[in-house]
Formats: sequence, structure tokens, C-alpha cells
Amino acid sequence: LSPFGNSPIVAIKDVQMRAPAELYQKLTRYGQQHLLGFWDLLTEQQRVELCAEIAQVDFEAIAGCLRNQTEQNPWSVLSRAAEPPPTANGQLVSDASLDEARAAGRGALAKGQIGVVLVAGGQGTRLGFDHPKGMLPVGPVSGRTLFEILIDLVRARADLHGCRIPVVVMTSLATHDATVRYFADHDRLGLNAEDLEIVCQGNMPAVDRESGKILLAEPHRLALSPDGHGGLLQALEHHGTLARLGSRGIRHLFYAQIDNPLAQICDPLTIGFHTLRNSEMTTQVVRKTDPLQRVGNVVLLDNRVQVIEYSDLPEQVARQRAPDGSLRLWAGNIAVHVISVAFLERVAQRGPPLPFHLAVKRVPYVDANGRSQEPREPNAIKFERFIFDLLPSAQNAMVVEIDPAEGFAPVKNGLDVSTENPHTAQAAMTLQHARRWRAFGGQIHAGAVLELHPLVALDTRRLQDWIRRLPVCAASTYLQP
Ligand code: UD2
Repeated sequence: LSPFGNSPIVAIKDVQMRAPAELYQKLTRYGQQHLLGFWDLLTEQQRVELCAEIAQVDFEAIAGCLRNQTEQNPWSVLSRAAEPPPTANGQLVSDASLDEARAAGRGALAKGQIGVVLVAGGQGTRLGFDHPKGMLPVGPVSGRTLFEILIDLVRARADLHGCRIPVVVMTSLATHDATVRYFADHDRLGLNAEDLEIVCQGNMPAVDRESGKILLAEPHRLALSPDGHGGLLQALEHHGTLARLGSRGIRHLFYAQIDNPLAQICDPLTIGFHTLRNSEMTTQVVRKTDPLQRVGNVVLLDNRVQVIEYSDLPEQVARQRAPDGSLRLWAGNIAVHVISVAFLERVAQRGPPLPFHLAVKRVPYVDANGRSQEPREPNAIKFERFIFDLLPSAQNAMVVEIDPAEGFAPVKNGLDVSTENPHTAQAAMTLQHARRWRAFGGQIHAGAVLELHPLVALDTRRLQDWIRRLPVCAASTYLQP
């Protein structure tokens, strides 16, 4: 049911007379003229704001998505032809080629060719945390936040390889201001001003699921939400970031999500496979532990590496087994990628554009009488682009398998859910750091928690120094350089 029904608060013909004719005509072409329904009641300033929001809407894209809605989800058929992807570090790779890849990755880092992108625009609805997710404290002893942990990792890599690593943090309308303030209040977490860019992604309006009409959040405001992490492409292009990175010699971007404190940011092995094999996009995967695990499925389809999102993979296909009893589509997307800057530039300028994925969600709106409505049931369609949809366009796309214990502990949920919450992430960090400590002869008393700053964890010499000074860790400790 259209919230705007047949009784707009201002008769459409009046709108036509009072609102700018060109705008009215444009909206009419797409059946969205109700957006001007409150025009006569708005102040001059509100009219300016409404026009600015309308100007940013890609009406053609929305109309196209809604027209093709029934064809949006061909995965039920396509996924049957999906094959497991080959991995760069699969069974046939020798230790020598692993060493060669690591050396190539270190070389690219040392030459200053690697930048980092952290996507942090999500609204974190499942977590129930009132700030950007990056501000969540998860360090098991240090209480360091997700932002601090991941930026510490970047700085540790820069220190180890004697290079500069610029960081781009992508935010959204929902997280931008708080994130900018957070970095300003915390001295950019130690990054040089020229090594940090915080770029805000674009928005897409939600539409009423029955009528396709764009919803208003207020009489002069569209119901906007972030356009998905695939919005990165446009954001980097729009803010001139891609050109700036290119001109300072950055050839590849290491991409990770802010919700994974174990992300192997700037892992030399992954970077090395990417560069040695001339891949335009390389992605890390983990072996799924459950057929219905909430990770995207990395597959080979039409000879291209692609991701089928967990919500799109039919259960029957997800449960298929290989002859040895293991899951056939085993490769889970952990959203850690290496993407070449030249590839991003090419797709940003010449396409193909990333497709929109449609999701039916609950979205508050104002009705035709200007009253705020809080629907109880999903009433709207939201549009999002996903960065992993770049994979099929990438030349020589590569897949690298990693051990989840060493690279994947996402924080998705609050403590009311027993999985993928802050405690499970802390437990994974604690186990990882203990393994590292013990691998070099250190000991830890039962009950003591040891947290290592990335520079201690990654730099073997520093780690060994610490173990000499503190052979037995008897109480909970955070070790920093
Ligand atoms: C994502 C992947 C899934 C799997 C999983 C691993 C998608 C659609 N699915 O699932 O395949 O890899 O992660 O953890 O990505 N974000 C933005 N802007 C947006 C939306 C999201 O920056 O408009 C960021 C968000 O801050 C977060 C990340 O993207 O860092 C993932 O978003 P999510 O938590 O909604 O994705 P999820 O868990 O459904």
C-alpha cells in the first residue's frame, strides 16, 4: 500500500504550479512527484535541502532495479552450476612458491605500493551499539577499540617494512561525523595527516515495497541509507581519493571490514599472490564450518570467481557434499580483499557498474498527512551494492585460503547472541596471542590473558625480547613495544 495513497496533503496540480517546473517534470517521469507533496509547507531552507537530496538520487537506477525485481535473484538456478574455487595456496603449491609470494608481498610493501581501506559505514544494527562499530572496545586486556586494533596493525606493518601505508576509512551518513570526531580526538590514532582519509559513502533512498514510491523520513527529507560497501568505488572516485592514491604510487588496496579484529591487514602472502599472478582482485576465504554459516560463498561460475551471498544460496545447494564428505561449496567470504588501483579506476570510469541488491526492511516514514509511521513489518525496499561483485570483472581473480583462527573473528552481534559477539572476538584474539607466545617458548599461567600489540606479535625480534624478560606470563598483561 502506498503511504501516499490518493490523498496527498497538497494537490499535485498545486505542486506543479509552485515547485520548480523542471523538478516536478523530472519526478513525474519516474512517478515520484509525491516527494514535493509538502512543498508549500516547507521553509526556503527546507526546500533547498529537499532539492539537494533529490538531486543525488539515481532515479533511472531505482526504476531499473524495480522493473527487474523478479529477475534479481537468479541464484536458485545459477548456483547449481557453481563449483568450488581453486586457491592460490591449495595442495599443489610448494613451500618455495609460498616463500616467493611472501617475498613479493614484502617487496610491494617496502616499495610503498600498498594502501589500506577499512569499510566502516554499516549501521551495526545487530550489535546494538550507539556509536560507529569501530569505537567498540574489544582488546581483551587493553580495551582497545576496533579502530585502534586495526590501525595499530597498519602502523606495525609500516614499521616492519619501513614504508608508509595510507589508510582510507569509509564512513556513511550514519557514522561519518562521529568517526571524524573520534580520529580527531585521538590524534588520528598515530597516523600522519597525509596518511589518513575519511571518506563518506553515498546513500540510496528506500522505496515503499508495494508502490515503489520513495519514502520520506520527514516532509523535506528522503528516507536515505548507506548504499552498501560497494559504494566504495563511487566514494573513492567522487572524493578524488583514487587519483591521490595513484599519484603517490599506491598500486593495490588492502580492503577489510571494521568488524574483524583478526583481519590479516597487509598480509605479505596474500599481497604476494596478488602481484605475482597479476590478479586484479584477490580474496581471502575460510573453510566453512557449517553449510548455513552466515558468510558469502566464494565460487567459480562461468569460469569467473564470484560470491553468492549466504541469503541467496539455496539451502539444498549449500548442503551438497563432495565425495569425501566435506562441503562442496566450502569457501566462505571473510571480506578481506586486495584490489588493484588501476582496476578500480577502470571500473569506476568504464564500468560495468556494480549491481544493486534489494533487501526488504522495516523503514520509518511520514505518511501523506505528515504523520510519522513506525511500521512493525518490513514495508520498504533498500538498495545496496556489494564490493565483492567486482570479482567477476577482475582479470586473474585469485582466492587465498586462510585459517579462521588466524584471521576471522567478526563482531556482528551483541551479547544476547552467543556467536560473533565481542566476547567471541576477544576469545579468538586471546587464543591467537597465546599461540604466538608459546610458539617462541613463552609460557602463560592458566587464567592469565595475554594481549600483544601487533608490533610485538608480528616482529619476532621484539617478541623474543619480551619472552626473555617475561618467560612466564602469570597475570593478565598487555604488551606494547
Ligand atoms: C558480510 C558479507 C558476507 C561475509 C561477512 C563476513 C556482505 C553483503 N556480506 O556480511 O559475505 O563476508 O560479512 O564478516 O557484505 N558497510 C559499509 N557500508 C554499507 C554497508 C556495510 O561500510 O553501506 C560495512 C560495515 O561497516 C561492515 C561491512 O561493511 O564493516 C559488512 O557489513 P555487514 O555487517 O552488514 O555484512 P554481513 O555481516 O551481513
